[in-house]
This record gives sequence, C-alpha cells and structure tokens, in this order.
Amino acid sequence: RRGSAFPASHELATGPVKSPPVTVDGFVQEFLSELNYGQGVKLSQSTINDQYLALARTVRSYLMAAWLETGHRRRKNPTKMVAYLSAEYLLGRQLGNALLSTNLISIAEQAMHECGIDIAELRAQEIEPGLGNGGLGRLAACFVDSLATMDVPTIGYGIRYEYGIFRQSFEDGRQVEQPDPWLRLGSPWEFPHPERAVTVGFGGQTEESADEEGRNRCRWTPERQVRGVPYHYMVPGYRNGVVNTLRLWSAEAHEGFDLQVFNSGDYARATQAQTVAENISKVLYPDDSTPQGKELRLQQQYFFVACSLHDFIENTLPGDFDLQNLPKRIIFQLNDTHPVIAVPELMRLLVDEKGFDWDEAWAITQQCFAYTCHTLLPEALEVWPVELLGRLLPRHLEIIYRINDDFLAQVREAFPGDEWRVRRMSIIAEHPQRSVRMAFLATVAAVKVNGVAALHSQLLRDNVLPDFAELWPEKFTNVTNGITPRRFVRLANRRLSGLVTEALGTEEWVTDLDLLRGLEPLADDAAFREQFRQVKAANKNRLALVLEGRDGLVLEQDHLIDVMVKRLHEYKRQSLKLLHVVSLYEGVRSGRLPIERVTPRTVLFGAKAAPGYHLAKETIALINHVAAVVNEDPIMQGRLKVLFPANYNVNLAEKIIPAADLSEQISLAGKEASGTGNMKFALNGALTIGTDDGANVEIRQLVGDDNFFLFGLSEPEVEALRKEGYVPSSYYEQDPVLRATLDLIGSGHFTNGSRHSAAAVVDNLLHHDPFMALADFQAYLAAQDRVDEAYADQDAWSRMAILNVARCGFFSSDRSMRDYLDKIWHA
Ligand code: 9GP
Repeated sequence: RRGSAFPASHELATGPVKSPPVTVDGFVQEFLSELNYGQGVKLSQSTINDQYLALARTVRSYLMAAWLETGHRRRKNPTKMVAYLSAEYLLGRQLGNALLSTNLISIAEQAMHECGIDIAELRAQEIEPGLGNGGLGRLAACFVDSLATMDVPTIGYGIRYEYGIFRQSFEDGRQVEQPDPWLRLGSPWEFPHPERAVTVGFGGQTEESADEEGRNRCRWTPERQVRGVPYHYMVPGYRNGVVNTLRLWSAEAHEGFDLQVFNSGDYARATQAQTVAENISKVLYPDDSTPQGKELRLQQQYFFVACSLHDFIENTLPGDFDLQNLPKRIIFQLNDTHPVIAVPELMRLLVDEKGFDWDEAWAITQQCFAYTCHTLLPEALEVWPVELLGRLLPRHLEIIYRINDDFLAQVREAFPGDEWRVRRMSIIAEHPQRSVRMAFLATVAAVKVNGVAALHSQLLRDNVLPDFAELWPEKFTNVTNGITPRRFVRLANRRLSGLVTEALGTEEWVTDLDLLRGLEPLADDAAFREQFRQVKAANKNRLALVLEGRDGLVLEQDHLIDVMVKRLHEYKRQSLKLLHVVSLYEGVRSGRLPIERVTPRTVLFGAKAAPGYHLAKETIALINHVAAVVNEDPIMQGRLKVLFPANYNVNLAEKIIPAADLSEQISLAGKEASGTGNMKFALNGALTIGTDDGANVEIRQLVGDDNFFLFGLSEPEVEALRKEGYVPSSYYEQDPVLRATLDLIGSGHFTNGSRHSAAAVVDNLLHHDPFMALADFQAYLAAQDRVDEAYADQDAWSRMAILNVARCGFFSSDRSMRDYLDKIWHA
C-alpha cells in the first residue's frame, strides 16, 4: 500500500525529521545502540567488523532523515530530473564521505575515542566497491556527488556487480587476477528492495497482430525472464541536507530453483536457471574476448537499462502521467555506448506497451536522451553483431532497423544522390560483419552529443562522427570533465584543505572551487610556500606509512615523487615512462650520466591491465622486473627507485595523489579523451609533465606554460607522421640513448638474462609502436631534464605548484554539472 492510505500524523518516527542528536554523547548512544540492537553484540564482544558496521549505520542514520525529506520534496514538487545511465560507478569508500557531508568527522572521532576505539582502524575495515574500471566510472561517481551537492534532482542507475573489478596481485612480477568479493562482509551502505523487482525478458520471438482499433501492433514473447532487484545507495550532498539516490540492479532468477529436479537428485540442473540469471550481475565487465563474454556484456547492458526505464516510468512518475510529457520530466544521460540499448527499449515501451504511434514515440524518445562519448579509440565504440542482438533482443533489432530506415531517408533528403555517405552513416555496418554501431544509434537519438574535453569534442566532430556533425552541427557540444573537490581535496588532503581554508579565510571553496584563485598572490609569499612544502612532506609521510603497511614498500620521502597511476593501456604509454627510467639507469651504468646529475626520484606506478590484454600484462611484468633490478643495484642507491604497489584503487589514489610532486600524463596526443587523474594531481599541487592531449590542454592553458612541462607531438603532427609513414626503428637507429636503453632491456638484463621475457614489449616498440612512444622519447627526456632543473629550486617549484592549485578550480565537477545543465539537460 502506498500514498494516502496511511495517517499523515504517522509519516515519520518522531516529528517531521528524526535525526540522532549532533553531539558526541548522542553519537555514542546511537553507535552503541547499532552495535547492541543492530549487530547483537556488546562492545566488549564486538569484532572490528561489528564496530565498523555499527559506525557506518550510525552515520547513515544521520543521513536518513535528509534522504526521506529529499525524496518527499522531489515528489511534492516534481521537476525535470536527470537519470544518469552508467554501467560503472567507481565510488570509493563511503564512510569518510558520509562523515564529511554530515559534518560529523570530529564528533565521530571523539565518540569512537570515548568508546576506546581507533576510528582509523574502522575506516580501514571498509572494502571499497570496485564497481568501475577507471576514469569513466570514477567520473560518474564525481558527477552524482556534485549533483547532490547542487541539489539537482537526479537518479543514478547502474548495476550492482557482485564482484567488482578484479583484485590485482603480482607473482614473479606478473599480474594475477583474483575475484573482488567486496560484499563478503556485508555492505551497510545499500538498501535492497526485492519487492520492487522488475522483470526483464531475453530472446524469443516477435509477432504482429491487430489491436482493438485495428492497428498493427508488435508483440514480443521473450524466451526467458530475469528479475532485477534494486539496491538503493545514498548519495549525500555536501552539508546541504540533500541525499539523492543511486539505484543499482542485481539479477535474480525469475523462478527460483526447480524443486522437482532437485528432488530427483540432479542438484546442478535444479539451480541452472538461477545461475544463468545471476551471472548477469555477477562480475563487472567480464572478459569479452570470448563470444560468451560478449553476449553476457550485452545482457548486462540491456538488463540494467530495461530495469531503469521501467522503474522510472512505472514507479517514479505518477500513475496518471501523460507520457507525451516525458521529456519535460526526464533526461537520460547515456554514459558512453554501454547504455545505448535504452533507445530502442524506450521506443518499445512507448509503441508496443503504451500504444503510441511510431512517429509520436520517436518525437518523445529523441528529446529524452543525451549521449556522452568518452573515447577516440575505435575499439571502445561498441558495435554489436546483428546476429547476436537479434537473437538476444529480437524486437529491439526490428526497432533499430526502422530507426535506421527513417534516419537514412533523412540523409538521402539532405544529400541527394550521395549513397556513399548513406553507407557511411548507416547505424548498421555491413563489414567486416553485419553489426549495429551503438555510437551512431546514440547520436541519431540524442538531443546533444558531447565529448569530455575541448580537444576531444573537436576530434569527435572532425574524425569520429564528421558526417553527423555536418548534418546536425548544433547537436555537438563539449563539456570538459571535472572531479569532486570533496573527495579528492577536502577528504584526501586534509592538510592542504586546512591550509587553503586558513589562507582564504573561508571553507566555501569546497563548493565553489573558483575561490582557489585567491591563493594566487600567496605563491609569492615565502612563508606560505614553506607551509605548502610542509603539507607535501606530511602527505609523503602518510603515503610512506600506507605503502609500508599495505605492500611492504619503502618510500624515500626526500625524493621527487613521480607518479603514473591509471589503467594500463598502450596509448597511455606506461612504456615511455619505463624507457625514461631505464635510460637513467643505463646512463649511470655506462658512465654517460654522472650520478650526481640524477635528481633523487621515486617513480611510482599503479595500474591494472584488462585480463585479456596480453601486451599490457607484459608491460606490467617488465615494469616490475626493472623495479627489482634498479632498486637492488647499489649504483642507484638514494637516486632512483621504482615502486609498483599492486591493486591501485580509489583508496590508494586518495593517499598517492596528495603526496605526488610530478604527475605523468603522457598519452599520445589525440588518444586520451580527457583524463581526470590529471586534474586531481594539479589540484593537489603536483606539476604535470604531459602531452597536448585530452584535458591536459586546458590544464596547461589555465596554469600557464611556465607551470607545466609540455612535450611531444601535437595531434596534427601525429596525423601527419602517420600519413607520411611512421617507422619506429628509425628513431632507434638515430638516437644512441634510445638505442642503448632498448638494447639493455632487450638483452635480458632485467629479466634474468631472458631476452624472450622482454621481447613482447621491445619488439612491439621497435616494429609497431602504434602510439609513437619512440617518436616522443627524445622530447620526453628533454622535458624530464627541465623537471630536474626546476625541482632543484625548491622554492620556485613550490611557487609553480601553488599556482597549479590556484588556477585549476575550473576542474571541479560542480562546474561540469553546471555545463551539462546549461548546455544539455535544462533540468
Ligand atoms: O579514456 C577516457 C578518459 O580519458 C576519460 O577521462 C574518462 C572519463 O570521461 O573516460 C575514459 N573512457 C573510457 O573509460 C571508455 O570510453
């Protein structure tokens, strides 16, 4: 029962809002009550996990009233909402963020202290939900944080993967993937609602029949069905009493297990349907190098968008809502191509289930979606074989064909006689296999299409979707990515935050990052620079403790901390960073480089490679092998060290970034859509060494050329070189340093004499090098020399670092959200 059937006086427990008292005593009582009556233990009997769960539930209870109020307020005054459809949310730990947004950090610390508990120990107990791969998933998490902080009615939809991205460990330097059972100890942050499960169909067939008015209607009879159970997560705004919702779907069997079969003794078959259904939300991005993996991925995508659309239309809108007005109430933001199957799904709902005419339905659908593209790599723009899509979603394939027919008619009208263009623009590709191009489908359906940094948006228009940009120039726009200052400055870097607040005389910068501009004059203040250096030193100390405890690694705190943390991919060019390391080592060993000219430096890597990405895994192994040799060689003692802690994740990022001096953003120009790590480093006072790629371009423009180490080919130069014919070995032949570096790796020096082990990486660089690392090698080394020179003057370095912080307020995800609101959502 819902709505008016209950007495209004009994809507909430006590009075209009019920929150525990905001005092240390109140907090202690709430905590003990959670421990006693929630966990069923006395304090003296409790385990750390009991205490962590009780603490989490305590903090949660302070958010609960705001969550109920926000929902209530939104229902009472319905406006246009944003539904963010994303296959990934890389949330990071929740406890710290919840304490920050409720302003309870110090009360909770005192309360735990009174209970004889070290709150840091409880915080360490939290397993972060690994529900994302990298930048795209973390961006989604930053966006929902900003939307709550800005009180924008938002719902985030996604998948509650039972296993997040794998846990990485190293064996003999090689990546080993372990499952990430992040729910093993229970998650206090989620609220399951099995009673609100949604049914989703797969397979089967379609048939046409006349409806009561004699109109032809299509009926899809799926072959099998699964249940999507929603799990709700709170998304608290920063100290504003707003809590939005993230709704993640978990797959369950439609019919439980087969009792008859079970009783007959065939236990495996009895649970088969359950297993097949539950596999859908079992693992984040299963390895899709097998056909079964590909199919599962499409199932995941359809599963979560079908649940989400149904949920919005049937459960969020009032029962009597006229769907003609749907665009006034919702914009579905498609986060990359993963959720694009939502387009034909909405058409199916409107036409087949709600009885709309095709044209009416299309007019509605076209106003309800916007599409963000996050890549320039062709392999990341998904295409689904027609055979697979038709087998899994027969009705959707028919709808896609019809959308395509109508669209191509439009193209023919705009460009009569240009059949070559028609073929180029078709949503259906004919070669090498008949497939559906999801980016095209998204572009045709969306109100707006955006890239994620200025350069990326331009390349998207010019190179990836040029025909579409010509047909609909007004559809294309840019929104440069951003990061949440709450998690990545205020929470991750308490010391810098304190210094900034003291200097600006206000904490308002946490929600208005442009205020950081006020720090600019302080770059010239020697006392401030000294304080700034102390903050960095303290952060290095914290990182040293973390790395020692977590990985048994020793961080040299007096070194320049040079960091490259991101997913491992050839285009990001971890191998170029490695060549730099080896060139230093080789230089010292061969006598070319006097040791006193090597700035004491620790190079810190963090990266996971996709399980099926062979070369990326070879690169990881090689980095670890080089690290082992360099770190052991007495000749480099105190001068060069390479650290590669395993299993880089959000939590480790929060410790590494504030401690970094140098941020490596060295992708080949034109390949990194934006990057967001680059923004986090700059805002935490690291200087960037980077190419003119992604959001580096805007960072450099804002901080100024003098405060950024730019190197390498520009995007047009890359294209020109490619056209001319890129021959990597010619760089090897012409550059003695490069030659000596590659020869040393190739000789097996780092791989126990085995040439074979290093060969995959070296041969690829010498003979293919698709991302032109060798072409940029010399320029990169020269830029590193400039880094050394600048670092030698610590005071000047601090000045540059402060200017980076002061001038990067633009990269707040609050600004990104304002841009989406103004340019795209109008919500
Ligand atoms: O590779 C991009 C990265 O550059 C960007 O910062 C991030 C968020 O926009 O998205 C990444 N893209 C993907 O993960 C897949 O397209």
